Amino acid sequence: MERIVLHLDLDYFFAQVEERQRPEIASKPVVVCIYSDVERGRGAVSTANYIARKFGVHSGIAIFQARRLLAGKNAVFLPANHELYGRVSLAIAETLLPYADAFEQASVDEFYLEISSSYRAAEELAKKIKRELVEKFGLTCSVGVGPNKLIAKMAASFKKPDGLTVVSPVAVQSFLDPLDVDKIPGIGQKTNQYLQSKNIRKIAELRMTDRGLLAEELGKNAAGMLFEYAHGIDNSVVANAEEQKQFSRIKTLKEPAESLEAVDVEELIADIVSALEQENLVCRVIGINIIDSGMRAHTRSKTLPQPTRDGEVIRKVVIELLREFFAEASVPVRRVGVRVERLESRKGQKSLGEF
Ligand code: TTP
Ligand code: MG
Repeated sequence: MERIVLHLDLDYFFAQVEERQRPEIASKPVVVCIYSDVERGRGAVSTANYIARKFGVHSGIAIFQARRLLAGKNAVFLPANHELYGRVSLAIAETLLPYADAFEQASVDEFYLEISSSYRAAEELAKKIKRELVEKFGLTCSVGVGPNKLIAKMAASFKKPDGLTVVSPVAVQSFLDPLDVDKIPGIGQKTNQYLQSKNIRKIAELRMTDRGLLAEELGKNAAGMLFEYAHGIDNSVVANAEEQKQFSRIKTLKEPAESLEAVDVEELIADIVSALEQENLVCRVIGINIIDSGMRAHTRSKTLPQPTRDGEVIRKVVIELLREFFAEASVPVRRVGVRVERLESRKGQKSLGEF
């Protein structure tokens, strides 16, 4: 039994829902529009079916541009019906939920399911889910299966529409290597441009690049993240926002404090470390919460290049944040809190220390 993540993304979601409502339009280019000015027909394309995409129509372009691309093509332009898509999205979530040990809805049409299984069984489950969504909702989707959220998502985008791509742990590197760097989810335009300018086009090339060099341009955190992704490493947990836990502990000081020396955070840190240990989690962000004597709240935080649950590391960061705070504070502090965020699972964790 392994930790396996499934990512499911509905194909041309809004437009596909519209096709299901009126099957007669399914053979035509379908464009779902978000109008900023209905009378004048202005606004942006929300999404389009794959027939319309063949003519160059895609999310984000202007409606007038889509009309031009589809002139004489018997295309159907529809206003977005968010209420309908929301209802369908909810019903899909309810269908998927029972299959998952952990479940996360990432957007209106994207879902992560964590299952404890074998890759063979996971592939069968993916097929079963795909059939069920066609039977229940008349909708196709693309599914990716992999050892973490990153690989599952990239696998789902690998073949669209109606795709199913399974990437087992041994296949991760050979799956990633030939892909363009801009296939990495969340890679910004600036980062992409920088990589292109350095002739780093494929993930294989990114993987071979010196990490220090990347850090000089992109900063240590962004470079570290990118480097981990290029190696297929992602330890983020599958969990909905309300379960995306952060741990925090706060205490009221016996006397309002005006300096770092007057604050003792040992107990708070010990509590946090033991909570992390209990759930087998590590954190990437460490923060402080402060209430001053005027009852105003202040927060500060720092992102680590490597996730941790080491009490020493946490203490150092907390002290640093408190020192910075006291250097600027103008009123005494009444309550002091410590919190950790961006929690990641330690299960089967790999880190760059291994490279
Ligand atoms: P996506 O999953 O990005 O796109 P899609 O489902 O239309 O197409 P694909 O087959 O490539 O997955 O987004 C889901 C829905 O979100 C999409 O149907 C419409 C909406 N959307 C917008 O309104 N504007 C946008 O810019 C994007 C990207 C999506
Ligand atoms: Mg989609």
